Amino acid sequence: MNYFGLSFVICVGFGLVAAGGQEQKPIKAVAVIGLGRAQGNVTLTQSACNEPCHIEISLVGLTPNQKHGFHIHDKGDLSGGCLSTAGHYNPDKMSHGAPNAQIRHVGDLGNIQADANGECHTIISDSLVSLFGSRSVIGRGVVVHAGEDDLGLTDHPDSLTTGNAGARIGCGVIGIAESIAELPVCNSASSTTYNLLISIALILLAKLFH
Ligand SMILES: [Cu+2]
Ligand SMILES: [Zn+2]
Repeated sequence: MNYFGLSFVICVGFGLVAAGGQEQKPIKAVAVIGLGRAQGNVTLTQSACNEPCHIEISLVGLTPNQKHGFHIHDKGDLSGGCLSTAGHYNPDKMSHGAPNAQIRHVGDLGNIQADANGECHTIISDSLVSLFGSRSVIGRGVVVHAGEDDLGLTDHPDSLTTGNAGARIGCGVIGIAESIAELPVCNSASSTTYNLLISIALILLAKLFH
């Protein structure tokens, strides 16, 4: 390998290290659910920007053997009870849908199933919900509904906005659970471009002084 080849490899390596250099530690957040008959914890963990968010749900006080709509709502405001959390978190201005649908709110987590004791202990994973970057759900609300979310599939007038999931029987605010110095930012296009430009500049320099 000649000098140029070597410099190229070194520069590309440098660029890749710089691009990945924005170190990402896992984030853990928790919402304590209350203000209604549904009580418990919802714990969210995510290892990096482009990884799914794992949502561990542990709730009591649900209706035995029934499905309950379960969403992330826009606001972490409980000043007027669960109603203050406003509508579903929907940064892309989409219609309401199922968690696995193409068209959905980011906050649409579908339904959770209560057991015979009115409890739910489960873990779900979601690829749209994120704890990282400008769309982080930290500070937003979690709401448990009295009824089943119809996932936007019925002709009820509220189907495409709320899933007609009924009253709010519990809610909480997503807060940081593990101490982090500052919230990590997702790698933006500009920082990737910056790294690329730096690499090209280094390659040109290497060629100049060869
Ligand atoms: Cu809801
Ligand atoms: Zn929705």
